Amino acid sequence: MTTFPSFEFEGPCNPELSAGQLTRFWEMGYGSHPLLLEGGELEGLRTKFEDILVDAFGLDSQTLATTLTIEKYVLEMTLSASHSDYLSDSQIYGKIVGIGAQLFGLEPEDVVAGWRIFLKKPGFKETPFHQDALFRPPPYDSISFWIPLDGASERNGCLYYIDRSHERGLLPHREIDGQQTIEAIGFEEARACPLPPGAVSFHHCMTIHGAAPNRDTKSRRCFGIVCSPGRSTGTV
Ligand SMILES: O=C(O)CCC(=O)C(=O)O
Repeated sequence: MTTFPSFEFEGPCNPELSAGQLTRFWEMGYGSHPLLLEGGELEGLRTKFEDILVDAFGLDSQTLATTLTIEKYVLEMTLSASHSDYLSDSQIYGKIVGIGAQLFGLEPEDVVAGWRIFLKKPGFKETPFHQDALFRPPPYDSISFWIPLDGASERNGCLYYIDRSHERGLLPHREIDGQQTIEAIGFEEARACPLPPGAVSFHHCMTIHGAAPNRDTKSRRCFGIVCSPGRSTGTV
């Protein structure tokens, strides 16, 4: 197993959100933070991402990009307990849970969180608009964090959000090509959220979002962390 350099990082563990950032998240249903991954943290996450793919497919992201022939929007995977436990000892986990706690108005120990990865290889189409709440149990209060390891742009598949859509209730979805989709929503009415490497965006589980296609030559690699208030079921 690789060494995860973030264990050496001694910076602040819980980035503070300003009062303005908190208010804006609850108004808009989403937000972003530079997060400031320092030292080898970002490189450590990239190495871990590749380890996870090699464990699952026997291939790294570059080789997968040339050999994976399935047509998909995005490849999403939850992590094995060993990868998940390893990552949950990292500084980045503490920072995300810290931000989650501020958004919920709770202490970090009252937040439960789980990891996943998202791989959008070159040529994968747009991720259709959806609400994460469709895949989670009530009371629909979780918040998803999205950490693009090489940054995200309109070219490689950044997220798009619909302002204030977390207030619309759970909308009807239809399964199209195996993907739950809110058909009435188009990219022209959504707001692109490009991010530099090391930054994070976060959205409420009722917020309508999708992602652009990957028109780049490299895979778009992201970690996701879903945080819920501890009082909910613990399913994240
Ligand atoms: O990475 C993607 O393309 C989609 C991610 C997403 O829908 C999510 O994080 O909820």
